[in-house]
Amino acid sequence: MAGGDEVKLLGNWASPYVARVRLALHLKGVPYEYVEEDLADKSELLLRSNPVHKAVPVLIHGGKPVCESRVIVQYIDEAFASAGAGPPLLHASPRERAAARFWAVFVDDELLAPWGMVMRSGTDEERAEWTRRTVAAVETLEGALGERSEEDGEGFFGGDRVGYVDILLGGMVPWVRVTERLSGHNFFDASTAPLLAAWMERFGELDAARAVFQDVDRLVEYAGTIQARAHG
Ligand SMILES: N[C@@H](CCC(=O)N[C@@H](CS)C(=O)NCC(=O)O)C(=O)O
Repeated sequence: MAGGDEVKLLGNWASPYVARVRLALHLKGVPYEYVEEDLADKSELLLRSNPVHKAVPVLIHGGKPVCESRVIVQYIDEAFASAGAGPPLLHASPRERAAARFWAVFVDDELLAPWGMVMRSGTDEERAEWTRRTVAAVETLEGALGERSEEDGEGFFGGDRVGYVDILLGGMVPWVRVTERLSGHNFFDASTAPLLAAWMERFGELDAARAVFQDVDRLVEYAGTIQARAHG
């Protein structure tokens, strides 16, 4: 590991953004200390480490914080690139790296943002509009996966192995199940998004996913409290 420095992750168990970072650490084989944050009563360490957003995840490596899940996953890929570490998450070619970063922005801005609003919508009209936008983003992503993965559509966004975009989207997989349980809407349903549905199954079988994915029943209970707040 780089310089033998300690790695600490400030997280929250339910967060899909934290799950991304944990997936990256597991895939790269980086040992780390996980520190659970109470977001209603944030620690001094979190406030000091991420004074701009005061949000998790924060990765503290050798005493220095790195914030924002997309940035942290790239940092992990670069900082733990030595022999013995897991395979690279981003391709060596600048063009491929640029393509992965493009889809990373798309996943966050066009998919996760409206998806989050589906959960928080106060009225049926709002929920229908955010659902429509989420479904449109899923369609686009389904097309991208078809082009990115192997010819038979059996691979990952990273090609024949898990890469940067897979990890970012992978953090959401338990939340696909939660949304389905709460609203009956499976955004990655095999009838509408067959490649993403198969991708989700493959991703869920990875050792890293088994180690990191949250219990869906517990998430459903937690999501119920978020919805109650949005409607209250
Ligand atoms: N863009 C950020 C989003 C992180 C985020 O939204 N974290 C939430 C938990 S899921 C948080 O810590 N919110 C602070 C709060 O609830 O006060 C990232 O990718 O890391």
